[in-house]
Amino acid sequence: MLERIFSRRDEERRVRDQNRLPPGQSLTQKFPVLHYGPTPKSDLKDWDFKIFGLVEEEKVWSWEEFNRLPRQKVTMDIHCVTRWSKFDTVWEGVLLKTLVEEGLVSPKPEANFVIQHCEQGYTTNLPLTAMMHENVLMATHFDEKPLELEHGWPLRVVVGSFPDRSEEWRAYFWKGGKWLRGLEFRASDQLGFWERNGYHNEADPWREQRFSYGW
Ligand SMILES: Nc1nc2c(c(=O)[nH]1)N[C@H]1C(S)=C(S)[C@@H](COP(=O)(O)O)O[C@H]1N2
Ligand SMILES: [Mo]
Repeated sequence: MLERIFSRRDEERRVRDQNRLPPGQSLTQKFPVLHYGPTPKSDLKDWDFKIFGLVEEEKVWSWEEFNRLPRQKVTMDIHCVTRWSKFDTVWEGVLLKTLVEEGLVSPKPEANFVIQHCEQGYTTNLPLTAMMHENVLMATHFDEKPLELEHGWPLRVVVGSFPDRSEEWRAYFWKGGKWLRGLEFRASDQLGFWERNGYHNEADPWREQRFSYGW
């Protein structure tokens, strides 16, 4: 037990020295589960994934089709607004950037925002430019294994920072919707669940954009 506490502190010191620990965060070696409402359990037989709104061609992919899309493995540090950060997490899945580059998704010129639509009506919103970064992954796997149900199985978005801090844009972890079922492309922004409930719309951990005080 004591050994574990010391190693946590050592790890935290190391990432702080490397400028990877955002202000007000502390390192966790666990993987907390956080979401609003019950955990949905999908049936992959009738699971589908929709690309809709301001795109040249709307898409509906089955689970099998989604898994044939080009895939990437990405290592990221993730920062939860509730003040835990987890480092060097390994995810595998699909980047919107790749889908756009390969012509599999073509946002219309007037598309400026992307809404992640999840099971049970949960949504979260990002600018299209942000969603196109390589640290925003639609992940099917964590740590070389399919996601656990409570972490978003079968598909979730993960938003994090790269261990070398080379990302051009970053956000707290809630900008990654669990149990993702579709992406909607829009001209105007639309606040998601936590954003409507007082969380900051931009959510940069290095600027501690945790809450909005506009209400
Ligand atoms: N569908 C859905 N996704 C969600 C949430 C939620 O309530 N519903 N909560 C967000 C929040 S606030 C956080 S911190 C992360 C937590 O992810 P984890 O449970 O895998 O740690 O999921 C995000 N994605
Ligand atoms: Mo959160």
